[in-house]
Amino acid sequence: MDLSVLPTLTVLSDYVTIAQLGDNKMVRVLHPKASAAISLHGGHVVSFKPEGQEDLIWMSKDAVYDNKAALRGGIPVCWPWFGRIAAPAHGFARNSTWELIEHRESDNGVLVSIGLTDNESSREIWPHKFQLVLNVEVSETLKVTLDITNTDSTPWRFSGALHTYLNLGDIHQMEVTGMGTTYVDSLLDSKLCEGQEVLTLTDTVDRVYTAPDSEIVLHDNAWNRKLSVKNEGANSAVLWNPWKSGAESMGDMNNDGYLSMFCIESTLHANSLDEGKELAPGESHQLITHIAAK
Ligand code: TA6
Repeated sequence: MDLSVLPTLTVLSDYVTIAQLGDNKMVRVLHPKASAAISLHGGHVVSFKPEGQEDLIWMSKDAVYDNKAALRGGIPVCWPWFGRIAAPAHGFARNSTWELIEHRESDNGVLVSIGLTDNESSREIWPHKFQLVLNVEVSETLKVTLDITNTDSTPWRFSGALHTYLNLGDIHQMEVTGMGTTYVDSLLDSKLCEGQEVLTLTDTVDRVYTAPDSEIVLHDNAWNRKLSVKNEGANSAVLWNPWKSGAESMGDMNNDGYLSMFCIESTLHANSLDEGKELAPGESHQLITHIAAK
């Protein structure tokens, strides 16, 4: 994504502006080390490009920037649940309007913090008080931290994910390592399976890897680069590619989009709302993904 062509709405500093993409407002970072953009609709990172590199983050060419839809691609914030265990799918955070809290910059990069707290419409969907802060650290690498706090007077449970769509040269030439071998197959009725240490793709996958290494590596042999993903605060890593028919069935994914993306997600997985992670009043949890090109 060429962020420099987006119209500027507000200049916040030498490196940070608010820019317009369709109907969405973006916090845009243009820094000598890297560029990035975060949609305030959804709290959604849509681009991260270290200087001299292709974007590490994939966005669908058919993504809908109408300030309403969840964006196809980028890093959707799935919260307060992951998947379809309740409606809307993947929770409401990716459809909510986030506020800019602060931006800080140095010669090494920029930190953008945005926030979301409960409001009338969130409490209609999920009757709890909360505070989310998404810290996006843009430098030679991208670190995204979702800081989740229970601001209510009773405990509640949650699941979620930083649902990263990684950008790559050719899915047919991709290999993934470090995800472990044990996974729950979402395409086989959540069957527990044992796979190989190296994953290559010839069809759709939708898997919850339950014991990933601390670093998962996507070997992008077409572009001759490796993408390193280090997740923290997660209980699993979801790996997903919808393949051809899946891409064709999604109105907001270009039909050949599946050839250049792969999701490696920092996931706190739960099979139901009741099985999510409990947070006591005043307690916080951090869900993190740290992405780098090697
Ligand atoms: O993370 C994988 C997954 O849960 C898949 O099952 C797939 O449906 C994908 O997320 C996208 O979900 P979405 O609601 O954005 O269409």
